[in-house]
Amino acid sequence: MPRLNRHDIVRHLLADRAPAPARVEGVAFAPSNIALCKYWGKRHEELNLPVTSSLSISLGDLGTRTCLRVVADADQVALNGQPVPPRHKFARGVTQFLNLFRAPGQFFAVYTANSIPTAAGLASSASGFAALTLAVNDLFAWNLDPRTLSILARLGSGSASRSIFRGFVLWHAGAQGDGLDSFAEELPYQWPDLRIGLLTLSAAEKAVSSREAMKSTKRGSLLYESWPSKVAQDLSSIHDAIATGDFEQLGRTAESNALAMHATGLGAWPPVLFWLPETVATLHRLWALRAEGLRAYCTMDAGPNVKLIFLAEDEAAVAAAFPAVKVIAPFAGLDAAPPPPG
Ligand code: 2P0
Repeated sequence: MPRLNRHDIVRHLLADRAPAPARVEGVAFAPSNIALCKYWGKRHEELNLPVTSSLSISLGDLGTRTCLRVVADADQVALNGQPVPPRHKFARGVTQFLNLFRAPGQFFAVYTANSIPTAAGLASSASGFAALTLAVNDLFAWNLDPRTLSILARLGSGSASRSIFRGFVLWHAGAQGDGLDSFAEELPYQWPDLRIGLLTLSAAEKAVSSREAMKSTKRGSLLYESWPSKVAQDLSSIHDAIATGDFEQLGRTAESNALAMHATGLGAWPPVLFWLPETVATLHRLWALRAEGLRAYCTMDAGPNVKLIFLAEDEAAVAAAFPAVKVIAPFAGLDAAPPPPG
């Protein structure tokens, strides 16, 4: 079978839909998400097809809002109110993604704004590509179903497949070469008392992107061989914990999953280590406090920052222990929010 690329998949999914604007602008919001069981390693680089499934929690109204219009002459991209030069990595990512959808000679103005503090070390590519996908769907009134939207967002960034949805989200790895079975879906559970605490330990841009880090780890680390079986166990454990409301099991499994992900990087050469001294100090502090009874766990992504996981009843104790924490209530206001797309 010939190797498929992103254009092949989009052509197949859109069938006879044309990129003809149905309104003046397409507008959309997509939340950021934090994986409780991580996506780490691809089985297809261009299509962002993962080796394993992953499970995340979307961050309520923290995320990306995007407006999209058709304009003459050239693409224009603005981020948080500032124009972005066309050669900038961010603008190129946006325009290359829009190449998947545009008619010949069609150009776009893209205004995008993040409600996550940029320094918080949260990946904005997930909410960014999800919001852009939803804005395209809105501009052209394609009425694509959530599964298709998730697949399209994945072509921008793997974790964007999860940011199409709210609450707890499972991204199925799938097994097909075309990735049409690799999409996310919202799980039918709510946990209003669950809290995520962001601890920003460094706002510096990381030296190695998560894309490069997962690639070199999968290719070169013996420790990666155990990752798929770790994920299989953790997915099942997290799913059970969410279904039964077992906070300790959720926290323990999410923390262990993140630590195992980071450990695979140390087995690669050159080694991948995202942690700073502050990261290690925070872990030791968390573990010491937990030994004294604090009910809090953590997770970490492809960077040095730490995200705490705890319950509303322990928010004061967590804030006393970590005064810089920014607390997020992922399920707040979900009932009032518009329904998922589709
Ligand atoms: C996750 N990360 O599950 C994992 C944990 C980082 C560590 O998804 O190459 O920006 O665009 O598919 O989605 C970040 O990876 O990577 C990520 P690409 P992406 O949240």
